[in-house]
Amino acid sequence: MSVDHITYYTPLQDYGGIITPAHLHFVQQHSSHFPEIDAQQHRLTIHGLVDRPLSFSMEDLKRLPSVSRVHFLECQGNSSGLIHHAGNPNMGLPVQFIWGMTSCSEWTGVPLSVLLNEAGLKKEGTWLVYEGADPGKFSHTLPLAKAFDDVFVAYGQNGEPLRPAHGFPMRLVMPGFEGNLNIKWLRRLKFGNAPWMTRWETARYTQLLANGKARQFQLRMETNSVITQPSGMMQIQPGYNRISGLAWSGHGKIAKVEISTDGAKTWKPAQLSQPVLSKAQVRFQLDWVWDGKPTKIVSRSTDEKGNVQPDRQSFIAAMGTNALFHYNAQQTWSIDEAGRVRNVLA
Ligand SMILES: Nc1nc2c(c(=O)[nH]1)N[C@H]1C(S)=C(S)[C@@H](COP(=O)(O)O)O[C@H]1N2
Ligand SMILES: [Mo]
Repeated sequence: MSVDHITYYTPLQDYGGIITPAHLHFVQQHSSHFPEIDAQQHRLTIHGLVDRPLSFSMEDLKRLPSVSRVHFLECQGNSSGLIHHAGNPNMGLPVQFIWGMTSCSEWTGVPLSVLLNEAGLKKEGTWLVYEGADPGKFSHTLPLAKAFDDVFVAYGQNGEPLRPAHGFPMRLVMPGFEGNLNIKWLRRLKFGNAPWMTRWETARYTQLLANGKARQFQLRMETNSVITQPSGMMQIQPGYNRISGLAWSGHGKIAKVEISTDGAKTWKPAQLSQPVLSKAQVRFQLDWVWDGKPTKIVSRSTDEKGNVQPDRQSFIAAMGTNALFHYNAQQTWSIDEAGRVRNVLA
C-alpha cells in the first residue's frame, strides 16, 4: 500500500492547561515520510526580487533577535462538516478524532520581518512564495502584509528544538492563519510580482461554496471552541461535574465563552483561565451539577473582534454543506440517562 499522507490527532481530552506537549501535537503531512534533515547543512534561502539574496544557516538564525510566543495551530480541515454530517459513522468518535487537528505551543524563532529587511525587498516584489524540504515540496503564497506583521521562522517548540514531525530544524509560524500555511522544513522564500497559484492553494485548499464556486485564499481561522471534558465516548455520574474545554480565534483574543447545559436554551459565562493570549488557545471552565436527566451541553466563543461561533444551522445557512474547510460550528455533546456522552448534530 502506498501512503502519501500522515495524520496524528492531539488527545485534547487528556491534558490540562493550554500548552500541548510537543509529542502530542497533531501532525498533518502531505508525503509518505518526514524528511531527515541535517541541521548543520540546512539553509534557508531568500531570493527573487530582493536587493541581496541571502542564505541562512541554523547558527545564523540563532544569532538574530528571537521571539517566543504562544499560538494555536489548526488544520483548516479540523472538525470538518463532512465529519459532522448526519449518517457519518464518525459521529461516534471521541473529541480527539473530531477536533484533534489543533494544538497550542510556545514557539521560538526569528521574526520574518528581520530576515526580509536584511534581504531588502525590491519595489516590484509584491508576492512571496515559500517552500518546504519534504518530498512534495509543500509550497504556498504568502501575503506580504502578514509576512511583515507577526510571522516568524521558528526553530523551538515548548523549549525544545522542533521535532522532526513538526519541521526540524525550522518552520514558518503564521499566527491565526490556516495550518497548511505554517510550512515545515522551511528552505526557501522567493519574491515575485504575481501570485504563484501553487498546487496546494488551487487544487487542494480551496473551499467549495454552496453555489458550486470555489473560494481561494481563505487564510484566517475563525473563532472556535470545544468542550473536552466531558466529551464524546466518556461517561459521567450525576452530581458535581466540571466542564472544561478550549477556545481560540485567528482574529485575536477570546473575549468570552458561554456554555449551555440545556441544549442551547440558556447560556452561562464560563470562567477563562489566565493567561488569555492573542491567537492562542484559552482554557475555559464551568461548575455544573448534573441532575441525571438526559441533556445536551455545548460551548460558544466570542472573540475580541466580536465574531461569534455559529451554531451548525447558521453555519450551513451561510456556507452550505460542501464546505470541507473552516468548519467552526458549535459542538454539541448529548448525555443520556446512563451519563454516556455522544457527538450529536444540533
Ligand atoms: N513542508 C510541509 N509543511 C506543512 C505540511 C506538509 O505536508 N509539508 N502540512 C501542513 C498542514 S496541512 C498543516 S495543518 C500543518 C500541521 O503542522 P503540524 O504537522 O506540525 O501539526 O503543517 C503544514 N505544513
Ligand atoms: Mo492542514
